[in-house]
Amino acid sequence: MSSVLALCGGIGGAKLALGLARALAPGELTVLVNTGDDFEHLGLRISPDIDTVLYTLGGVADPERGWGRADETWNFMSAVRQLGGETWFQLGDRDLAMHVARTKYLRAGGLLTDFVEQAARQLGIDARILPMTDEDVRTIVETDEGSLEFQRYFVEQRCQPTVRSLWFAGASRARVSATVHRAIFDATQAIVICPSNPYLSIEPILAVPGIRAALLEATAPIVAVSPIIGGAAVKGPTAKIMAELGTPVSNVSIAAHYHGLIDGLVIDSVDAGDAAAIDEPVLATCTLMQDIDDRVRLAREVLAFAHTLTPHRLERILTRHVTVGVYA
Ligand code: FO1
Repeated sequence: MSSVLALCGGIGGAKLALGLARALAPGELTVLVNTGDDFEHLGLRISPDIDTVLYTLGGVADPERGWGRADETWNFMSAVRQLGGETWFQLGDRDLAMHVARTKYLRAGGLLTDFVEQAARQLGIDARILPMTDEDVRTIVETDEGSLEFQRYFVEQRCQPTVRSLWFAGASRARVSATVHRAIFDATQAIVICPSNPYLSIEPILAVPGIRAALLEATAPIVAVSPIIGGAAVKGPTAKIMAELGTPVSNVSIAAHYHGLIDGLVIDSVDAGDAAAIDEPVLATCTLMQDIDDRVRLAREVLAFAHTLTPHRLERILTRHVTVGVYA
C-alpha cells in the first residue's frame, strides 16, 4: 500500500515526482498522471506526460529537453520528412519504441493502466504510475485562432494563440478506474499536487468524474506546490495562460484556484509575503528544482509540511470548487 499520492503533468511535475520517489521507500509512492495531452499521431498513440514520468523516474529522460529519452537519435523523423510526412511533433528513435508498443497493446484491447504498469516494471521503477483514466479525455484549447487540440496548441503553435477557455472532451463520459479510486484512499501520508500547470495538467485529472469527489473525501492531507515563482512560471505557459484567463499571476490566484481542495500550499521563499493573503497554511521554501538534490529536499519539506496539516475533509466538501474547464 502506497502512502503518498502525487498528481502531475509532464516536465515540472515529474521533477518533484522523482524527488518524492527518492525521498520515500520503494513502493510508497503512486503518481497519478494527466492523459489529457494524449493524441494519435502518425498512426500511434502518444501519451506525453505518462512517458515523461516513466522516463524521469526510470532515469532515461533527456535532461535538457525534459521530454523524450536521453541519447536520442532522429532517423525516423528524417525519414518521415523525406516522405513528406508530418514533422511538427518530434518522435525520437528510442522514444518511438514506447509509442509502437503502447499502440499495439491498446489495439489488442489492453488497458493503458496495465501497459504503463508493465513499462514501469521494465524500466526498473518502484513507484506506481497511474494514468488518470483508461478512457479518452482530450484537452481542447479555445483560442483567438479557434479550437485547438492540446499538442497543436502546445507544440505546433508554441502556445502563441491567446487562450479563451479550456475544456476536456470525453470527460463527462469517462470514469475513474477502480485502481485510481483505491490509490486515492490508500494514500495515508499525503496527497501532493505537483507544480504542474494547474489548468493544462491538473485540471484534466480533476475533470475525470469521481476523482475530485474521491480527493475531497481522502483521509490524507492535500498539499499543492505552486508553479509560480516571483510572478512567473519556471517553464511553460502557466503565467501566460493565467494572464489570458484574466487571473493575476500570483500564488494567491493558485491558492484560490485550489481552494476547497487543498489543506496547504507550498510557495517559493521569494514570495513569502503572499502567505498573509492566502487562506490555507503556507510553507515558503525554495521551490526551484535545478538538480536532484533540490528535488529530494523539496519532496522531504513538502512531506514534513503535510505532516503538520489537518485534512479538512468537511470543509473541502462544503466549499464550492471553482473550475476553469467545461467537461464535455
Ligand atoms: N514537446 C515539444 O515542444 N516538441 C516536440 O516535438 C515534442 C515531442 C514529444 C514527443 C514525445 C513526448 O512524450 C513528448 C513530446 N513533447 C514535445 C513534449 C510534450 O508536448 C509536452 O511535454 C507535454 O504534452 C506538456 O506537458
